Amino acid sequence: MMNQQKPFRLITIPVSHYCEKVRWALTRIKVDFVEEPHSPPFHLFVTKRLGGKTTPILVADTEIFTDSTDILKYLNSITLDENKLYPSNPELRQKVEELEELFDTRLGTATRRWGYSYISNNYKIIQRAWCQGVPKIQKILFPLSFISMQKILQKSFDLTTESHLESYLEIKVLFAQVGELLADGRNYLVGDKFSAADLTFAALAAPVIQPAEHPIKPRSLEELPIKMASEIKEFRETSAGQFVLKLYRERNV
Ligand SMILES: N[C@@H](CCC(=O)N[C@@H](CS)C(=O)NCC(=O)O)C(=O)O
Repeated sequence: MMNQQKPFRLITIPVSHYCEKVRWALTRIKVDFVEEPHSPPFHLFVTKRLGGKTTPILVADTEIFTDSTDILKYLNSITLDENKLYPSNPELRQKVEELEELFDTRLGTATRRWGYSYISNNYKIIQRAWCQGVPKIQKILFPLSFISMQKILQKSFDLTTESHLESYLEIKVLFAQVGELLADGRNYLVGDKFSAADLTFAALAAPVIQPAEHPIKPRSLEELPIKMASEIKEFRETSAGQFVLKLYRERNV
């Protein structure tokens, strides 16, 4: 099946939904892995050394992967049939790959921008989101890095007064599209089996759904800004939102 001798190393910013996408894939195919969590900007020391910039990074015995989709494809190649993440039928596989790309480029960026537009100025919430499980020194340095990280967040994600509305509308469009795909009562987005399309959708939508089973324990809605909490409730009620909740209930089974 594979020649991997040591457990895989998974370099993460734990709260990152792209990291959750890979964590879920590793859990599903049941291979040993050790997560190495870092908080921004300290992840950069590690990612640079491994030839990447962003997280997740997967370190295998003989190769290093620096993008979540490359990681899923690699994991698929070393996985036995029943746990494959991509269908063997080429047409279905192409559909899965197209949806994964759509979610990676549009949904993941929109849910992240939506989330940070509400909380980027909230010291306590960011501290809790970024410091869970990271090396002690990174926790100690958090107060010193917060102000500059706030500016970096604003610039990298183009956080403006309109950004939560813009990203909210983008998420609504994508949720409607997924709702349509599920309208005929099907259980999964492509074919009749769970695939990388379902996994990517659920992991990247998680910030607007906050499923209780998420491995990074969600905050209670009462702790969040009121408008953010009411939008989460609204997203949960859609059929795409119900789909995310269902996939998370099945995530660790
Ligand atoms: N295309 C990448 C995107 C990953 C990504 O955007 N990761 C973010 C965390 S959500 C990151 O590491 N940002 C830190 C940085 O850019 O330095 C993938 O799918 O792996």
